[in-house]
Amino acid sequence: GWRLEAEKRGARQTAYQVLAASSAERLAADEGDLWDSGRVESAQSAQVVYAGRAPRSRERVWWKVRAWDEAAEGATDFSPAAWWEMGLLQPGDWQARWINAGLVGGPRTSVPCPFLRRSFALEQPVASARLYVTALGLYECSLNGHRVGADELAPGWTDYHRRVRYQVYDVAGLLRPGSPLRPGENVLGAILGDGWYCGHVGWFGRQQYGDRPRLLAQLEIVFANGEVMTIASGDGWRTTFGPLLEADLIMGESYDARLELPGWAAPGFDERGWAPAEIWTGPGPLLMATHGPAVRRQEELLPVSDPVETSLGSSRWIFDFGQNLVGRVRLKATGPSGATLILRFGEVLNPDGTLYTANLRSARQTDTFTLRGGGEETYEPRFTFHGFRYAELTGMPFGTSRPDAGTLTAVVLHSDLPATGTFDCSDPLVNQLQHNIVWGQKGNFVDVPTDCPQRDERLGWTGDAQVFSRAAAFNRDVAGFFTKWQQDLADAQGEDGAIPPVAPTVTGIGLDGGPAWADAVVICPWTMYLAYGDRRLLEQHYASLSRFVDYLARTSQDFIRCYPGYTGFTGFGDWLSIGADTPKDLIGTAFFAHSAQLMGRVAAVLGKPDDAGRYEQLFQDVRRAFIARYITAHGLVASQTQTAGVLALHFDLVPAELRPQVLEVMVRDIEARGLHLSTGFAGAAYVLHVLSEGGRTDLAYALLHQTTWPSWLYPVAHGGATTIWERWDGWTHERGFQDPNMNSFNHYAYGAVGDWLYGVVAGIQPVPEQPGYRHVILRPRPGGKLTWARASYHSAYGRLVSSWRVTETGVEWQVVVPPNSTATAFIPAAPTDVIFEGNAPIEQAAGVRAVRRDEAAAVVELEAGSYTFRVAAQNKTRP
Ligand code: RAM
Repeated sequence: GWRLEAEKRGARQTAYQVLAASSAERLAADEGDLWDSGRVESAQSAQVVYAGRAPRSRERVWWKVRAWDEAAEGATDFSPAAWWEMGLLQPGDWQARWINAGLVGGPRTSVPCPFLRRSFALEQPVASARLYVTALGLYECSLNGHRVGADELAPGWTDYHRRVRYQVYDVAGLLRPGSPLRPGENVLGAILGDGWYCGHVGWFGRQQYGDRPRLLAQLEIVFANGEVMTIASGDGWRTTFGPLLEADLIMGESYDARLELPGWAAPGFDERGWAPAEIWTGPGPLLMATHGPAVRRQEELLPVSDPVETSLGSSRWIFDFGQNLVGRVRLKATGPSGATLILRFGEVLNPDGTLYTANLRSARQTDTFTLRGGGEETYEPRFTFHGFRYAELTGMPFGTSRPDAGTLTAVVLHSDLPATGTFDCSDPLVNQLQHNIVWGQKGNFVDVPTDCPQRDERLGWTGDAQVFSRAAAFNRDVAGFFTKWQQDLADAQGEDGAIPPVAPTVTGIGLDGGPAWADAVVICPWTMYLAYGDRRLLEQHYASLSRFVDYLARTSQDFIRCYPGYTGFTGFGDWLSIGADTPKDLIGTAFFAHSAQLMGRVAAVLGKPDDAGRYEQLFQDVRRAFIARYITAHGLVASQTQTAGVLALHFDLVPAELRPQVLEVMVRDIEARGLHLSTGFAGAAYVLHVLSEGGRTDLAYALLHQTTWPSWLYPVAHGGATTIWERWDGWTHERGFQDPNMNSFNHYAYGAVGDWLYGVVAGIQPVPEQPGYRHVILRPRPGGKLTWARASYHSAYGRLVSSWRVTETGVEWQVVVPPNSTATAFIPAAPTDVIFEGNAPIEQAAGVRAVRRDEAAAVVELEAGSYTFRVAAQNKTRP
């Protein structure tokens, strides 16, 4: 795709031409030898699929585009050249073989990290070089002692029984070329960690996929004369163990600097003491190119205050980073050789100021560092991450000096997702909530969308990801992230079509995730389709999605999912609701209806009318069964929980004439609870939407602003939260910490409310007919305590803005619609209000077409451009 830039109103594309060439020179000469689309009369500027000659392995494709705009007078200049490069497409492209060291741990016991090296000589100048590399486990590669790339925790987590992704690095600049007379010695080095492959996963112990880490590396060097040399993992590699005594994602890392191997990764090192690496003859999983973002170091945080010595006695220091985060710390220390420093991590403190770790369960998340001695030393772990706000340092051999704020620096890790959205408003508590949502997303988007990042869990819980996906897609560009995860879901799917509760799946966790969890397989890709318009994600996984919905049809009885007496898994219900259990068959049937309906839409998008009709019929059947079973003739839902009403209304499972009654029951429950929520994961995601859709935006705001428990702002106003908590009552004044067996302080699920902040408070909503914000609905709902709110969102077309404030006379609303997109705007105005755009009555505004007025809004169609609407009551002369 490409983006048009224009200030003027109504800017849009009417045609384009793409050129793709096999070299930069050809492209510069306007020669599209791979693809010349010709002039295509089309407004499409996103998700344009390459239609040239199929590129070969390793081929680099150079491309550029020009566009014609609405004036259609002449084309724009061609864009600057861009390129992509193909990976290794055929299994036969790989000469590398899997290699490993000889030591093997056990289900609970780990062994040191292997170091691997291969030295080779170069006798000619180098033109280009690529390293294709991956591991079963984690790897960090170096060439001549220089770290290759900036990816962390590579190759990330997939179901290694099925697939592993490889990475590609341009390493030409790291090589030491030579000549026949003076060959240059080069060394390719790698350190392996256990990672998800053979380290702890969840509470399931080690070795979920294999018994020890393995490396696959293929360095391809093209010389100036065109000859190619390949250095591949296999024969000739040597291995040993060094300072990394243990590295586990959940347990932590132990490093003994006295065991370092100075110069091991550089030329001139004597490797005679190293053993030959073993070659693994197993077939290994499918190798595939990396199809999502890598995990990277994102930012660093310093402690917000000087470390404090705790009451537990001397030499235990607590560092506060002021933010619950995910990553690790870099330690700076000086001390005698052999002194060992211990770093433990926690999200909160006990009342006495000591580190609270009970909620970590068996996760040690502890790093130990033994000093080499003789000067300042720095240590940052490689193959672990922790969830923490506080670090506790023990064993600091300071003698007379004390650790200070410079002793530790926190390094924040997460998948490299460009920020796309911002939301803020006049209420600092709501802004802190948004901050907490964003940090919950950072810390739990570490290659896989996880429930939490700290205890012995950190799994790709499907229900959590599903409810949060909409908010996530506002905050960050998660297209690649969820594209990758959709494959994890497909890999986790059973033969029968069931989707497990987590993806990648883990043996022993169950085969069916149940209602609201398993449905992620349909809900998430549909959400991505809305946000990015990527039809291919739906296409590629169509079979998987339909197998899932067919499974629901097969395992339900008279269209009731999880019917009484069902012997399969009936799900997690409205997980963590407060004193309001909603029957699982009701939740199940509601989500069944929703998945069937979305499936019908997916089929329609993909041009499969028969399937679309079939799934729409299924939706109608389930809907009818739902109504018959759960809704009385007077609009009482069988279960009168908030969540029962929310699901029935939000998934369109209530006859139109009974909607007000169903809403009324919900409203009464909210009021009876003193304007509090009772919803768990399933209901909380939609409760505010249902209220604002039902004309009770006032009540939605009341719930949003509520600061007493249970509410979104209780943790903010009373708990000092900097991330979203797993439970409404993770900590309360009255009872202190909740059950330590399940009490995460960094769990994004309740952060799903972010979708309402962007989508309703600021009013930015994608539309299925023109997804990816080609067309957008802008419908802010000023209200509550807010005097202003604004959101921006970077779509494929550019920056969208919705920013309103309450003025003395009415409302002022600024809107930006990026080029080549359009909007339907609901200007908040009473029927008799007057509306100005800029300085003139709205009727005179360019780019604005009136559609209708109703009780709450003047509805207009907008072309691309910036607009300022001012609304005032008629008796005010001018807004
Ligand atoms: C908990 C997880 C997750 C939830 C499941 C049902 O262990 O933390 O949030 O989806 O249970």
